[in-house]
Amino acid sequence: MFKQLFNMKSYEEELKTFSWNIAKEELGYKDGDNLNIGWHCTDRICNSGKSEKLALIWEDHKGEEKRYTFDDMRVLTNTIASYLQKLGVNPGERVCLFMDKVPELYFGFLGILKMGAIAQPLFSAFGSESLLTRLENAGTTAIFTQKKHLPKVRNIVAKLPSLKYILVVDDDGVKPLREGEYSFKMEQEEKVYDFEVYPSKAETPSVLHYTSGTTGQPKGAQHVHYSIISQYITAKYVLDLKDDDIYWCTADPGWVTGTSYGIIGAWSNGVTQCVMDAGFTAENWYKFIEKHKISMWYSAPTAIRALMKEGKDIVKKFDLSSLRHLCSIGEPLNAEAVIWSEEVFGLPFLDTYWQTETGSMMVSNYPGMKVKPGSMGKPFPGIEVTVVDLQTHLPLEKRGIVGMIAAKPGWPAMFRAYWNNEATYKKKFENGWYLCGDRASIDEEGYFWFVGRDDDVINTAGHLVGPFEIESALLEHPAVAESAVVGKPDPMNMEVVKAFVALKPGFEPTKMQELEIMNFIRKKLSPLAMPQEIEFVDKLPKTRSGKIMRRVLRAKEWGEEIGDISTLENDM
Ligand code: 6R9
Repeated sequence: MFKQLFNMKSYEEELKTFSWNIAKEELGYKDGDNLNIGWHCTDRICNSGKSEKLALIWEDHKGEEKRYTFDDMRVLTNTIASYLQKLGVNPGERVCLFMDKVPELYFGFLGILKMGAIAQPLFSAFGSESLLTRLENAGTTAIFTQKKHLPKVRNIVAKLPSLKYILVVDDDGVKPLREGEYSFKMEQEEKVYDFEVYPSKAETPSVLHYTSGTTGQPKGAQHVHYSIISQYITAKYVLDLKDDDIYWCTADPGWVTGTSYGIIGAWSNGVTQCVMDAGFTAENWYKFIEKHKISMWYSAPTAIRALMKEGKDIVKKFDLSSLRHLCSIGEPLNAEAVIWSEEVFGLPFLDTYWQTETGSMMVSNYPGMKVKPGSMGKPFPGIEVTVVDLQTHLPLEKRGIVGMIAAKPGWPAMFRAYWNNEATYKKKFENGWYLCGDRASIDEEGYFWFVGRDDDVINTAGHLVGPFEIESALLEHPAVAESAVVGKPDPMNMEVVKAFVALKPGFEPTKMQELEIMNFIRKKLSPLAMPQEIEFVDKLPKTRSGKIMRRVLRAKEWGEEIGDISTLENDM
């Protein structure tokens, strides 16, 4: 039988011979050279003879399609870079991308990098408050947005003295723009064929991705241009991207997967990728794969579960024979999903594990390696990953014991800071290890098995939501006296947000009240952060020092042992 040849040698072989130098050589980069992600994903690919190759096939919910070659992308990213420069944006300043998955988002990202500024992508479903927190923290100078999201920016602009330029990519001139707002139509601007790319070095800041933690507001994980070394080679080895692939990464660039692998990994490999700027239905997704003959598909467990729910029959209506390799990211991939995909697509989804902070894949299943359904796989060659004791944070010598996932710093894509938050950054390192904050065990064969998070962060449909951000927003509601937010189990999204709320005197715990509070959070923060359920309580369980014990509430939701509650102040 025809045996597929993968980019990666066998895992064991690769462990012996792998070095990051392989990636550097392939990218033509030597230590000390200039290094710019924007240039590498566009100009370099054109220089290698692929100017006329398709870089992006884009489709929206109306079925409108746009296609761009690598040369189109090179010129449009130049145009954006030059526009920002002329506007007065300086290298090192933060430029936010606050848009749906339109071409301007993808090219804007690379254009920002080409002129030396830092790209700050934010999920377009965020409400004003979520936006404000992140723009304030980053001291953002400019923001790209669409007409439909402009009101959310206008709501907060007065509170953001550093935000000087609001660039609207689809202004139709119907309503006048205000001071500080500019109409920027990517395709109508005078094209810039040659642009002097900013001479960034390996350690020049590139991307700022906000991610949620247990305490405090979201933190900006700051990356550098050197990350491309990891992203290029993991996309090549794990996603197995090849020259004739048509690749589809379903993630939104508001989250790290959408930039590390939805932009940098794919295009630094010179691969054609498809983007669908439309909501999910199984029918649409299968149709998209069939139409564009997608061969490599990188998706997420929630989407896979949603497809499973639609059943096997619908799959038969489509010709999906172009698919040759599938990977998954963002949350635990259940064994059933792996088995199901083997049955219906003839291919297992290969799980990958990594984080906003790690910038690239840490633990994965590799093409050609035995898949153990339910396991996240093994560490990427060149990265030392282990589990450490939950208390001492020292590596666990014995296999099969649950500890915290930890990695030896030094892989190229690792984040370099939390923006303006050195104290929290430092806390992530101990005994020479970066602590991932997830629990797992390693079996006798070296496979990693995910157990759960080691903190209170909620992973809903693959998106991390911080309880503190939601609790803070809840407190701004006139009826709320106190609240605690936890994740509760959900068959589709793995977890959804649940809020426990103590009302102020004079407010009634009615269904109307519940809906009103839910809506308040949806608008203020985002649909992801909106509690799916609010339980009204008289008071919340607290420690004697007055800290709300989310652990107790969470354990009840999951039917787990509550554990030591000796420091509890009140009984529930
Ligand atoms: C890339 C991304 C990171 C957190 C991570 C963990 C969870 C990611 C997973 C997984 C189980 C996997 N996570 N991959 N859990 N199995 N294969 O998702 O980044 O948004 O920062 O989330 O997601 O808890 O720590 P980010």
